[in-house]
Amino acid sequence: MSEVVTVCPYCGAGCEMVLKVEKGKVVEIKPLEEDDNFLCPKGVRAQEFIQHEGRLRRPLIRRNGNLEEAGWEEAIDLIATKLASLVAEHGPDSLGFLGSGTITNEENYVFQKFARAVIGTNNVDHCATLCHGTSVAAMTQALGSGAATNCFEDIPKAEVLFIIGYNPEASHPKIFERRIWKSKWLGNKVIVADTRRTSVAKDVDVFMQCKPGTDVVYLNAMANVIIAEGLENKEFINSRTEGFEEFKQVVARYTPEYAEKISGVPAETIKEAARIYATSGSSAILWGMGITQHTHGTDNVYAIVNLALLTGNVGRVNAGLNPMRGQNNVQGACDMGMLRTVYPGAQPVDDPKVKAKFAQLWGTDSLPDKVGFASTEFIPQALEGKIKGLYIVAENPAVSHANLNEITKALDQVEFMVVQDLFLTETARYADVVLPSCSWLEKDGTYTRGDRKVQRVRAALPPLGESKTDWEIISLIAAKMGKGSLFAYTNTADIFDEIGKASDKYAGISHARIDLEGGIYWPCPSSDSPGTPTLHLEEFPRGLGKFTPVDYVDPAEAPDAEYSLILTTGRDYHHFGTRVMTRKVAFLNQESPEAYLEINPEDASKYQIETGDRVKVASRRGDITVTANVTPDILPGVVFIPWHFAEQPVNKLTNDALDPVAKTPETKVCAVKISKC
Ligand SMILES: Nc1nc2c(c(=O)[nH]1)N[C@H]1C(S)=C(S)[C@@H](COP(=O)(O)OP(=O)(O)OC[C@H]3O[C@@H](n4cnc5c(=O)[nH]c(N)nc54)[C@H](O)[C@@H]3O)O[C@H]1N2
Ligand SMILES: Nc1nc2c(c(=O)[nH]1)N[C@H]1C(S)=C(S)[C@@H](COP(=O)(O)OP(=O)(O)OC[C@H]3O[C@@H](n4cnc5c(=O)[nH]c(N)nc54)[C@H](O)[C@@H]3O)O[C@H]1N2
Ligand code: SF4
Ligand SMILES: [Mo]
Repeated sequence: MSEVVTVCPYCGAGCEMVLKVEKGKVVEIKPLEEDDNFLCPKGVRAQEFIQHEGRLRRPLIRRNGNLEEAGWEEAIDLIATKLASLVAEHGPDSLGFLGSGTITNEENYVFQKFARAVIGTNNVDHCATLCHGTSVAAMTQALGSGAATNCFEDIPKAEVLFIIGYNPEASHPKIFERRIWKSKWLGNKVIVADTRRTSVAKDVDVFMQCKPGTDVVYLNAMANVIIAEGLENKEFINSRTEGFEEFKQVVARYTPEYAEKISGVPAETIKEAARIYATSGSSAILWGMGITQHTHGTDNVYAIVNLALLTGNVGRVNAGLNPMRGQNNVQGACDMGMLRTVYPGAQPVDDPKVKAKFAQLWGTDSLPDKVGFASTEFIPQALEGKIKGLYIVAENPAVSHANLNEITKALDQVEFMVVQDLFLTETARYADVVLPSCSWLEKDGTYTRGDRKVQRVRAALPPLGESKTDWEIISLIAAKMGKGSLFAYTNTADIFDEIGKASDKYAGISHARIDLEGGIYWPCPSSDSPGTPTLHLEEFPRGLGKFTPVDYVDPAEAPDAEYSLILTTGRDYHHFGTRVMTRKVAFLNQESPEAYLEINPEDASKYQIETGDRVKVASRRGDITVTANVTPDILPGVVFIPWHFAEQPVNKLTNDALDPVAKTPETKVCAVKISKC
């Protein structure tokens, strides 16, 4: 029996775990005692999906319409030849690359380097565009950095927690159980704003139950109250911000009474929330997908940032602006430049100095210089024939993207598609080549937790079957395309050392240092830096923090006489993402076997629906049938369905209208009609 300490493969809470290995199998997963001794039901059974018989073991190549087993040599050869010919015929921007918030930093780094330095395109993206892309966009404009400003350890110490559009019980059980509960227990105040009365919204100081898509209104109204009552932090505004006067004029229009009309949150409740948030010793905001997945998600985040600037609750400990990052390594994927706009270290692709830096570091003179397309653009672009090839590592857009009928049409039409995964996913079924990757149990490297803490992933088992690590596969293709010298790494520590040269934020971190000291917060510019748990203590990366006034805009699709209900979507405690992983775990399926429709008793009685009834839910784009769950915890006029279930794919219904800045689809609001089956 041996023991390996690593990090959970699911969410951005980044729980550390001990794997007990016996006779080539992981027989038990235990929480690391020093890490709060906590694992949720997903983490504690994570070995079950990895050791599942459905794992891909050999490459597959499409022949006469069928995916058939093939050798690595043949698969790599085919990919290298096909990618080179598409570039030669249609140019590098005819290809799109999807990396992932679930593979390691080292793998994302290698993949975006491949797209940029070997192929020559900035069409690189990952799930951040479906997720916190709007947070990154707004925070980068307003502060100069898109990352969470504070660390998870601060959460219980904030005198006020303001939780918006975020359901931590389901999404980050560790943060819910060990940090938010602790905060309540210590007597700190909690404010929650959500469309549903979630677990965290029960027994709190203030609960603002808002109509979906109306967050800008009550957030602006909170600022209105703070200014009207003289509760703003004048010293902070004068010394650390700009744009206050213009902001003040805009929020003057957002009286709590006006906000009540639009958002449904009572004016008195908005006033109370404003006073509590503004007058504490330290207030932290934690937000999630209820804020970001809207056509005006970037505006929503500006409205949040404005509140923190107004009260001086950023740039100090136990406060701050915390976009609660979703997948285990989505922060890392952003840091590694797996985005169309930036190289590693958030350095803009359209800055000639940055391009010159990477040309020198990578030893190539053919890097692209214009911003690429987002995944939500390049998948549909396949329909117009502009994108000819897709290379997808560890994502499942055939279930996760909005308006699936269009997405699957696009995946069908694309001329050449490679998918690299652990399983034959819904997306992989459209591929021309499917490559078997090693899982997190079989590889080494780092993940960056949602609060910027870089932690070590350690292999417990040898590769399964003929699977290879994601970085090795990409390096083999690069070598076949004549660029092997750019990827001459012997191990992941080597790759990590290059990451330190690419990004100052990671420069002082190494695998050896984390092994010795434990996880380290970036920015960590030198090997003697202890890392930085709190950002912007002295100044913001852009200098002054910028107030950005925003006006309320309706969601893209409003209910009407026919489609009279608003559908919102989100997470279930027992399943993760597109359920490729959690569907292989018996206990989780038993607890949560299928999708369900949360509906208010008022609406349920209108349609004569009871809990357990089958209900057809239709939008203008498609329909699915789910089981009703009648609950007073959701607003009348609004229904909720978890999005994990490929058998009842809620994304057949969702709207693919995009936030204009971040290109995030509006998966939190669309109009639907329902009928009892
Ligand atoms: N169990 C589980 N955990 C996960 C994941 C998973 O799939 N399963 N995924 C991970 C990932 S990728 C992410 S990004 C995180 C996401 O974690 P969360 O941000 O918690 O995700 P959601 O459940 O999508 O949405 C949060 C809340 O937004 C509310 N909401 C909907 N519309 C609105 C609105 O217009 N305004 C407001 N204020 N609230 C609204 C919903 O009712 C819901 O309670 O979770 C991570 N953790
Ligand atoms: N309606 C609606 N839609 C949504 C959302 C919503 O709230 N509502 N949320 C959105 C959000 S926030 C996100 S982040 C996206 C997530 O969407 P996706 O990222 O597309 O979904 P996942 O199921 O997390 O995909 C992870 C894949 O990686 C594979 N994998 C795991 N480990 C490895 C590895 O080491 N190597 C390789 N090669 N593969 C691996 C898994 O088998 C799985 O197929 O969905 C979005 N879609
Ligand atoms: S809380 Fe998140 S990181 Fe922790 S065990 Fe559960 S899924 Fe894994
Ligand atoms: Mo996410």
